[in-house]
Amino acid sequence: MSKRRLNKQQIDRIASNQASVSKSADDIDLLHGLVVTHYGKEVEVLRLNADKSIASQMTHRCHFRAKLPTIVCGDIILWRAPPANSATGVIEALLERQSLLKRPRPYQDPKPVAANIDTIFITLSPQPEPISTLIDRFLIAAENADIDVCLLLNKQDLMGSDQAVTHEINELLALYSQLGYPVFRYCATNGEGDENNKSDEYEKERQRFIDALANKTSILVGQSGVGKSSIINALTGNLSAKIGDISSANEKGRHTTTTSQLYQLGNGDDSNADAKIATAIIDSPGIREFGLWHLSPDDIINGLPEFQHHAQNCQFRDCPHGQSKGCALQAAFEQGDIHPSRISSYHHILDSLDQ
Ligand SMILES: Nc1nc2c(ncn2[C@@H]2O[C@H](COP(=O)(O)OP(=O)(O)O)[C@@H](O)[C@H]2O)c(=O)[nH]1
Ligand SMILES: [Mg+2]
Ligand SMILES: [Zn+2]
Repeated sequence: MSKRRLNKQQIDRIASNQASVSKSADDIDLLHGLVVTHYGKEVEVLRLNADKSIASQMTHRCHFRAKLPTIVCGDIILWRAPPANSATGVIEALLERQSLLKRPRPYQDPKPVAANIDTIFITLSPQPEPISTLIDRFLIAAENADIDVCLLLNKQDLMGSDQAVTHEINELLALYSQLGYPVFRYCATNGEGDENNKSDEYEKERQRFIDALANKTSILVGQSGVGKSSIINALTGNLSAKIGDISSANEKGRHTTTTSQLYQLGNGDDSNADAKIATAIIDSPGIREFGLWHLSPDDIINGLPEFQHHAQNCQFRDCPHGQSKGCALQAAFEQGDIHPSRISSYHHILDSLDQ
């Protein structure tokens, strides 16, 4: 096997030169693949045709060469099928990524979570209630990774069951919508319960969400329990993603998503073996805290679009943006041009960077 390994130069050439890839694949028996999930030392791969369409729905376990960077779900790779006496293939090269979403860690480099993402859906629900600072943290990370980001309210059926929470969520969504972030409303359990969810208006809203997913790779992020896995099951029409139902009297039977996983969405007749990757959605583990240690104070401002032009107007170049003299950001807040919850998130986040 080792004789057939690519040398570093070949890998670099493949990774940096997309045009040469299909030729290389023909030359040396390498296959294109899409990574759907990562389990410690192995990943699961779907075989792709050279034009990146899905060649087969069957997934293949692969290990990867140690010299490769961390491979994550959504990655497009070159791999070699297992020899006759083995069940495990091997990933030889990683193709250039269009985007990379990373999860920050204290005292360590951020951990890559998913690659080639077009859209991040920050998922929230009435129960568990949203945490606005967490939403702002995700938004700032997405802005800095240059990935489109939207808000997705799930459990629409529970809106109204608690007036205070309902009001708070509507306000929150209105704020983000005003800031230019697309907002969607969904109900993963639609069909099982509340008849109100089947109204024309709800159906239109559901279709808007489905249209926003089309022909893209999206990821659902957010707190545990908001229904990310349930949304994927509702969209794929099966029960492939494990949901957090409590299946016994205690919490032992609880399923939580521990690793990101990519699912293809069947597009009607396209859901056969020839379907292109076109529409894919990634389920991710629930997150309670999302540090932004890898970002600088300037990155934080850049992640808050309505702060940017105000921050440029501060009297002093090194303005700490607080009660200080000539701070245009503070003035904008006092005039009601910046929402209190955003300025509060900003100060929280900035304080946490110093720790
Ligand atoms: N009422 C209601 N419950 C939901 C909805 N979506 C998910 N759930 C429930 O919320 C719980 C957590 O769901 P899960 O998909 O595991 O959340 P995740 O941790 O974000 O993946 C489960 O008990 C689901 O049945 C919804 O739209 N409405
Ligand atoms: Mg889950
Ligand atoms: Zn300032």
